[in-house]
Amino acid sequence: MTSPDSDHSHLTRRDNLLTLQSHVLAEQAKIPGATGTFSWILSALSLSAKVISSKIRRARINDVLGSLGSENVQGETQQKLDVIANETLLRCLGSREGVSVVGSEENDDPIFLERGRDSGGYAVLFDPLDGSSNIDCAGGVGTIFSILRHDPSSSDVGETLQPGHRQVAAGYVLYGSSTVFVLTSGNGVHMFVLDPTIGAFLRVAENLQMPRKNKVYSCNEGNRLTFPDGYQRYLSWAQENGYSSRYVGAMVADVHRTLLQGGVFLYPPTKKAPDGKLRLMYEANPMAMILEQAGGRAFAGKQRLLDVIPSKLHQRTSVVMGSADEVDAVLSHL
Ligand code: AHM
Ligand code: MG
Repeated sequence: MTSPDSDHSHLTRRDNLLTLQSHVLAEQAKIPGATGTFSWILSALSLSAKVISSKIRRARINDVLGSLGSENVQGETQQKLDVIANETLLRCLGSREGVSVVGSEENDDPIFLERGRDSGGYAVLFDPLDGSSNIDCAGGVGTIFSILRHDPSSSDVGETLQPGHRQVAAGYVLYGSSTVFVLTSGNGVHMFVLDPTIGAFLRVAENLQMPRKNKVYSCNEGNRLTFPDGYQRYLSWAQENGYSSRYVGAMVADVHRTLLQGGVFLYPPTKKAPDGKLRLMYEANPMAMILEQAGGRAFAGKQRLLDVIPSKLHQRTSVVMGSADEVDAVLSHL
């Protein structure tokens, strides 16, 4: 007879507590000869996410809202929290062996870290605080990152300019009603939520697969009249066919909802931003890798996003990404 004490049938895999750190170490253990460098970088990203999350939660109390009065490389006014988030990531990543290059939305040029030939090996590109115009009204904002292999001896920016299909990992952190860390290293998409009481990201979903369809589109419809005709035709078609519209105005929040609930997120070319507004290397590419890994699709016009060859770090792109059938529905109108 099984006594209650010896019955461990309730300890299913679903019930096991697993942190982001233990998830990464378990993944590392599956790769023969892995040195731990990559895990070390993810631990820096996890630490950054916790620090940034705590700053955001206290933003109004600590008076770090609003603008610094300076502009970033895109000519946009920097928020205090933009700068704090950027410095946090640079401080966490800059001290880690294995990081050869960091590139940020907030810095004009990639920063090459001199570590000699035998160390290094990765480039980490990021948008430290995406959707920062949402900060002042306590809306969702996020951090997006892309990790590429990088020759540690090279300080040639050309080495950094790799297409998205060469990313070895990508992820984002959504600082919303909870702090969520979504990660892929090319082996499925996994989701973690920060438990602030213990200071750890706990895994809440493994191998996420997104819905194949959902009648939801997400774009800034204020720009509709300046979208190319095909996008306008798609929106008319969607509205005639019972679609709903959802738009937070922070890519991380909009893509996260699309990942979990399905639909399509689009930022087409506009009159103001004829090449699209979003940045290819540290906004569109990481999101494209995540959505593809979850069974979705991602395009820049009619080209697969992950195949776009970048010519500069801060290159912009148009974006159509989300559930496979919904992306196809947009593409069929272009
Ligand atoms: P940011 O990186 O300066 O915050 O800008 C990117 C943001 C995305 O998060 C969001 O999808 C988009 O810009 C919103 O743009 P718009 O206000 O034109 O709709
Ligand atoms: Mg951004």
